[in-house]
Amino acid sequence: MPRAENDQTIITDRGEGGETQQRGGAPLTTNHGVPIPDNQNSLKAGARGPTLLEDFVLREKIFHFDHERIPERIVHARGTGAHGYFECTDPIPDLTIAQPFQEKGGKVPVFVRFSTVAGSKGSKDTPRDVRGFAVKFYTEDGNWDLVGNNIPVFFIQDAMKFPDLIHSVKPEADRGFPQAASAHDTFWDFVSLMPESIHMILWAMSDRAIPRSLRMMDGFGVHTFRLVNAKGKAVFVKFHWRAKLRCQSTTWDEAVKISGADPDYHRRDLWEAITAGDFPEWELGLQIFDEEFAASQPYDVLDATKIIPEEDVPLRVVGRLVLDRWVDNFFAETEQVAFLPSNVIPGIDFSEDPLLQGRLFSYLDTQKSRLGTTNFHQIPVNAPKCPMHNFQRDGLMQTLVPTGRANYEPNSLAEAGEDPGPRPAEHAFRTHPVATEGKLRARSETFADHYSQARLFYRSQTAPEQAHIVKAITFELSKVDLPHVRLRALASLRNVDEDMALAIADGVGVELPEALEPAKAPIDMPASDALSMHLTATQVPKGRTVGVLLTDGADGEALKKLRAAAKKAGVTVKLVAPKRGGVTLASGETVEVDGQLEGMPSVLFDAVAILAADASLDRVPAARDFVADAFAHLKAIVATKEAGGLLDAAGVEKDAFVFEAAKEPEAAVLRAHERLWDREQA
Ligand code: HDE
Repeated sequence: MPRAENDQTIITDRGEGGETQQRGGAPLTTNHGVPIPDNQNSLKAGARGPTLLEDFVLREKIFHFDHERIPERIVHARGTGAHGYFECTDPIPDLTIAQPFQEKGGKVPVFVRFSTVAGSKGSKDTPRDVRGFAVKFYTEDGNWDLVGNNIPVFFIQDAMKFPDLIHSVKPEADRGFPQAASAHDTFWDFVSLMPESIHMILWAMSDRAIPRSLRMMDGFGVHTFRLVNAKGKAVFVKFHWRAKLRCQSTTWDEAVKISGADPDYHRRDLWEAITAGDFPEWELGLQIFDEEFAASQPYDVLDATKIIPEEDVPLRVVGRLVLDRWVDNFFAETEQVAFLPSNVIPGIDFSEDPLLQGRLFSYLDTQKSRLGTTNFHQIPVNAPKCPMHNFQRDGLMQTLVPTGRANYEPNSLAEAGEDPGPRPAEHAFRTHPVATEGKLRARSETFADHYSQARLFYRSQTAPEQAHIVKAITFELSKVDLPHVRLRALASLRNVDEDMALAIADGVGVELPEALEPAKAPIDMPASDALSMHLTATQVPKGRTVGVLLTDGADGEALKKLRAAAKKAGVTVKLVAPKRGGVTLASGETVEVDGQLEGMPSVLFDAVAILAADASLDRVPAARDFVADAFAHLKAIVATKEAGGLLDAAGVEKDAFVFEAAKEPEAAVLRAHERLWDREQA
């Protein structure tokens, strides 16, 4: 328990990281430390009131409660975070002096926050949306924030359009809905008028925007940045986080149903994995290239609506990110964490990407609204873990106590024997000099090709992935009430792929309109396998969850085998039964379960096993839905003979992903990372 430096008599419970301990049994006090004897009753004039204004204990408690909320983030309001570390596996001191990349095995603490973009703080975890992937590295040279997304491109090219984009996707201004959804008039009106958004639209309409888990999505820095070495030489870089569990998504129907069954699905999944010691992990891959490469591409590397195909610049893996500690307090850490793309460290610099340049202003600015003070950097989750010295002083909620008179520079106080304060650093962040053209408000000609990479993305997908994009856009446009907006979107989509546009027009039930005149005629780039989630999927079920539906009298042997396989494969098993109290197996053994059938539908699992000894389950609607959904969502189903009637009632047709519990109960585990795409075709 540290003592405040200037008062030897005060004892606080405040730890070095600002954490306060709830000491069990410690005396209850007010915020000002006054012990209080009663936490049940307000101070009244007589036992039956009225309550007295004098009651500072009640007033303080309610005053604080009344102000517990702070403004939610304008975008990315819904999120969840965790602590962890970054470990360097392949140092690159030749390319950059950035501290995290200097030493093999060197570790840097990090805080990561994942988020959805459009929904408000209390919205569901599984809308169709981009996911934020923001990483704060607490390095020895200060905080470096890599504030990225799970999609490598963005909707717009210039920060000027960001407020318009966000206004258009948020609930419509007059009616206040829809929440956390892009399937409405104003969004499609805006994006169809902004052809630069088309590449990102295709990503957002792909299954990337409905991830199965935050652990099963990649992250991207999106913009081109610079690495700068000790000689001041710079190279361009793009940052990629590659999920160890590889990318996986839900189906759309599943995502919709999960939002009802468990609106906290992603948050809970991350929490469960971390608290179980199954720490989520990503590799950091860098695409490193120089000015010459940049100048020779058919796109501009400063344009955030473009990728650099991995086939052209492969990822160089330099480290790994591990999340191993859940927050102690959601508000203090996850809600108050403030990411700033302007937080860079020596060895990392920005590029001239006009979207990034706008972000450098926005994030600092927004923290003043959200956290209320320019001293937000003193909140423990935001504070650097290295020393920090400057001449900035005062401000609302100043919690530091700078000593001495030196709050200006230059000063000659040292000559009087006083502390003169800090001096400019030798090892420091230095802006890489870049030649610029004159001042003008314009869009570069090199940003004019909007369609080539949208086409590249679509044509790099497998047939099921393409079919999902078609279905998603058909769904979204079918929610658009303004007929001219639907047509304009289709006119733009024709420039991406004629067959795709035709299938969507057919799905919506309209004639295909004339194609929109592109600002620059698209070119055909060679397909990139790296852009397909299916072609880069995992081959092992690690990290997935199998749901086992049990009834009284179930066969304990099958359960045992399934659990053994799961343990070996790193798969979680959750037991579901008609009643939460549990079941009694055929052996007489009683088993506790994780949930009741109505509250744990199969959408929450990657594969299911129906270990039922009870043939009457086919009359239980939740049991029928459990099986029918697992089948519709293309999952492996293991079932006992007794469950045959239930499978029939649920419309299950025997295929390669339907297994007998007596023969291969472990099949549910071994197939948990897979979906039977052929079933969808059928
Ligand atoms: Fe953000 N964005 N953004 N954004 N963004 C915010 O900052 C903004 C953009 C991203 O978990 C805000 O602290 C502008 C691209 C993430 O706390 C705000 C522009 C990318 C998060 C803001 C963009 C992002 C934010 C809201 C266009 C991917 C959540 C709260 C120039 C590379 C961070 C806040 C967290 C949050 C502005 C575009 C990612 C308003 C002006 C591109 C992951 O400042």
